Order: sequence, then structure tokens, then C-alpha cells
Amino acid sequence: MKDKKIRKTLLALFLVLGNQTVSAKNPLEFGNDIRTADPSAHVWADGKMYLYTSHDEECQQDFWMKDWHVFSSEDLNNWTDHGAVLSVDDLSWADNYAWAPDAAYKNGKYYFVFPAGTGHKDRVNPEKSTKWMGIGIAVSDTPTGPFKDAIGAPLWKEPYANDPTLFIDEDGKPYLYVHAKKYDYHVVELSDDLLSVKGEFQKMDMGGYEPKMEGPWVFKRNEFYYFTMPENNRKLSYYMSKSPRGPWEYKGVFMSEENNANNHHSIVKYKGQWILFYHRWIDTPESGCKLRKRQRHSAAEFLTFNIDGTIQKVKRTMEGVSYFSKRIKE
Ligand code: FUB
Repeated sequence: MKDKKIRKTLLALFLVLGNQTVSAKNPLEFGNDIRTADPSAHVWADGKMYLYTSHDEECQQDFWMKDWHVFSSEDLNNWTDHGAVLSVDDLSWADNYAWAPDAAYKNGKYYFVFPAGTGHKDRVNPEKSTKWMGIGIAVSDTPTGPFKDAIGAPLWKEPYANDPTLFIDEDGKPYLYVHAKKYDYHVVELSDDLLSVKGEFQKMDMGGYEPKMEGPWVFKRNEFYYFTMPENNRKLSYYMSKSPRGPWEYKGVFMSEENNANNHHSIVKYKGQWILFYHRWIDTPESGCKLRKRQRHSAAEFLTFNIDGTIQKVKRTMEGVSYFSKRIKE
């Protein structure tokens, strides 16, 4: 298959770094031809990197997606696929749209927060659309699941929402951010067991700049909180604040868009290095997909901060984080 040839060519692209030879592995090599998107990265107490992703079916046309996977690694080059952690078949309230998930660890439990939905989006006659999406929460004793839908229902029915991200602050307070109809740039605190929302959504002060967005991600570095997102669903941009609730100050784009296609990302520190995970749309001519030849694959790059905490621009590279092991030894 041509695809295999392309992958082999990529693998055969050796980078000579000092005395060490490292094979290029971007997009990430998961050991099979699985198409993944929306990578959400977390480092748990066992010291491994876990990547929770959504899963594109071969040639999927309209983001009809059925399950989520998790992969783990200790060097960001060799990954173990732990299989599907949850599927819409396990849900009583949704049968489709297994979109961008996130995960968290609190009080000895692993939480998997996910968007899922029902219905059909009519792109020709939008008034005939029946599509609905909401946010679910599943729990497991282990990072690789299987996760069990914890409340047997979405966290709420209205607003229509997807792309959740959980941020647990240093004081243990859990915050949920989503992309939602009329609720973008809102935050809601969750209960201590993460199984319900506590109070109302709060509209955050974004400093007057609120472009179309999806896929928010929130993390903390030193004294700053970062709210990062695919702006207009495509280029990655960010805000900084001294609080997880804002007010936020817009700081600009740190990864440009590619191929007029969506992006989705996460940012995490691993073994002293900050890593940006994202997805790329890559030509897969061998796939026989009639309409959409490009398919999504998870990728990664190193992320660097300036002294003032701002983020340096990130370029998409062929080598990605292939030389991670070498870099952490330096
Ligand atoms: O993967 C389905 C959707 O596409 C995600 O939820 C969005 O963020 C975009 O990546």
C-alpha cells in the first residue's frame, strides 16, 4: 500500500543529531494505521505520557465518530495503544460524535470528559438539522480504562456543547471549559467528585477579543494561566491570566493554520520539556477515500516560552519530538 510506503519513507528519514541517529516520527507512530485526532495529553503519577484521542473512521465524511482511544509512552516515540477507552455504544444518551475528549485525575480516580451526541447535521438545509451534542463524564480506576459513564446522562442538555477541557487548579478546584452555543469563553466549576456542575457558567473577560473558536485548553506555568484554542477552529492562539477565571489578555497566534483545516491541541510538560500535541491533515491517496483524501493524525512539537512567559511560534516539523530522549539528557 502507498500509505505504508510513505510511512516507511518517513521512518527512513534519519536525523543525525550529534552522535545520535534518530528516526523522524511526526505524525506520531502508534504502531498501526489508526487515524487519530484531538490529542489530549496528560502525565500521571506513573511518570508516563498518556494521550487520549478521538478516532476518525477511515474516510469519515462528516465527523461521525464512534469511540476514543488512549496511547501511552515514556519517550514520545514508542507508543502503546491501549485500545478504545469508551465508545458511544456504551452510552444510553448518545450514538455518535465521539469528539475531542479530555481527562483528569482526582482523589484516586481517573476522569474522562467527552462530547457525544445524536441526530444529523443537514448542511444543505440547516433548519432541518437535528444534531445535538452534550458533555459526558466517565470514571475509571486506571488511566487506560475502560471508563464507565458515571452519571448515565450528559452533564446538561442545554447549551449544546462540545470540546470540553478540565483544569484542576493547585488548590484542587476543578474547572470545565467548553465550546458551546453562546457559552464560548465561559467557565464553570465542577463539584469535588467532578460528576456535576457547581453553580452557573461564568462569562470570562477576554479583553475584548472573542473570535470564533473551539477546543479550548487551559494549563498553568509559573504564575500564569494559559487559555489556548484553535482560533476560527484553525490557527492556535492564546491568552494569559493570573487566574483560571480571567481576566485574560490575548497574546496572539503560536501555530498558523494548515490546509484550511481544523486543528485541536493540548500542551503539557513532560520530563522538563513543554510539548504541544495537535493533529495534522495528511494526504492518504492509498485510502481510496472519494471526497476527502486528507485524514487526521496526531502529531507533536516542542514548545518554548520566552522569559516573560509568552509562547514562541511553533512550526510543524517532520521530526516533531523524535529527539525527545536526547533532549532530556542534555
Ligand atoms: O474531532 C471532531 C472535532 O473536530 C473536534 O471536536 C473539534 O475540535 C475538531 O477537531
